[in-house]
Parts: sequence; structure tokens; C-alpha cells
Amino acid sequence: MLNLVLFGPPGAGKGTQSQKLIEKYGLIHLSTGDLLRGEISQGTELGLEAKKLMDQGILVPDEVVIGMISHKLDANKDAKGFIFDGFPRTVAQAEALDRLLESKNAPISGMIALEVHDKELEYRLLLRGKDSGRPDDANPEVIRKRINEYNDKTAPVAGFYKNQDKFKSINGIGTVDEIFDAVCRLLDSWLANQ
Ligand code: B4P
Repeated sequence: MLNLVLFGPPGAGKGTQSQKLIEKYGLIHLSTGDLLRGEISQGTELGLEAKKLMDQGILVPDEVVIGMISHKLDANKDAKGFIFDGFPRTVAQAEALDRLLESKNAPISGMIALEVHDKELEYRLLLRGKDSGRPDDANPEVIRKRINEYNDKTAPVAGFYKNQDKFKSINGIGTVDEIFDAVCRLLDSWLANQ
């Protein structure tokens, strides 16, 4: 199984690259952002609670996203592998993911981080906010809050995977295809060593 964590700050291009990777490698895409927005659009209780936090650029509680991921792993027992996009976002989530995958005997193959500086992130998210309808993309203050949440709570997750010798980073600035090629080179080298 190939289990990839795609990592990076909000707007780094995780979702964009995931769409291309699932086509090429036949992996299941697990985006906690998309799962939460699905709950919001269905008007579930979980979605209503999550929306209050997401609209302010704050992370939703660990137990909520861990529960969603656990459910999705169980629902895709025959998958060739997964791309985790936007998860884990805290060290507690990373520890929980290791435990979930241990019970399935399918550990994380590696993490790939997309490196993008803050000015470019703000530019991309505001641009997307013009037509995405996402409240968390439309407001510069909320975007800065999301970047701060990333620096405080999510950036330490890189150290978790560095300690397991599973961390690689690439430049996330360039065309979508240039970045995709760099990600594929890493994935192909992991597959060749499996
Ligand atoms: P997410 O949905 O995960 O959103 P993201 O970080 O904004 O997106 P991403 O990095 O995927 O950017 P994208 O490719 O779309 O999270 C939203 C919220 O949900 C969080 O703030 C949090 O509240 C909550 N949440 C989600 N997961 C959670 C968790 N595990 N724990 C707790 N809370 C959680 O790219 C952005 C834009 O850049 C797009 O418009 C794209 O077209 C553009 N772009 C992409 N690549 C480009 C390139 N190379 N050049 C120029 N533009 C590019």
C-alpha cells in the first residue's frame, strides 16, 4: 500500500496536487477539509459546529477529524493506498493516524511538504475566495489566522515524520505541472523501494 501525507500551509496546493495524484496512482483521496465542507453542506450537527470554527480560520477538534478519517479508512478496505490531504494537522492527529494504520498493517509511506511563503499563500487564497464561495478564503484576517494556526499547531507535525525518517519537502512555487513532476519523482522512488 502507498500511503502519502501531503503537507503544507493553507493554500500550498495540497488539494490541487491530490486531484492529479489520484488519477495517476489510483489512490483514495482523504481531505478532511472536503469532508468537513460535505458535513456543512448537508447541514449535520457536526457540520454546524465545524463551520463556526472554520469560518474563523481555527482548527476543528482532533477527535472530530480522527473519527471522520477512521470511518473513511473502514469504508475503503480494498484501497491501493491513500493520500491524506490536510490531515494530520496536529501531533495528536499524527499519533492517532499511526495507531489506525498499525491496526491495518499499512503504515504511512512518507510525507511530502509543499514549501510556499506566506505572501504567495495569501495571494492564492484571496484569489480563490473571489469565486469559491468559501468564507475562510474571502477575508485577509481569517487567512492570516489560518496561517498562524498552521505555524503554531501544524508545523510541528513535520518533526513527527522527520523522527521516523519519512519527511521530504519540495518547492511549492512554480506551475502546477512542475510541482506535480517533483511529487511524482519522489513517489516513484518510494514505490521502487517497496
Ligand atoms: P482545507 O480544506 O484543508 O484547506 P486549505 O489548507 O485551504 O487547502 P490546500 O492547501 O489544499 O490548497 P489548494 O490546493 O486548494 O482546510 C480548511 C479548514 O478546514 C481549516 O482551516 C480547518 O478549519 C479545517 N480543517 C481541515 N482539516 C482539518 C484537520 N485535520 N484538523 C482540524 N481542522 C481541519 O490551493 C489553494 C489555491 O491555490 C487554489 O485556488 C489553487 O488553484 C491555487 N494553486 C494551487 N497550486 C498552485 C500553483 N502551483 N501556483 C499558483 N496557484 C496555485
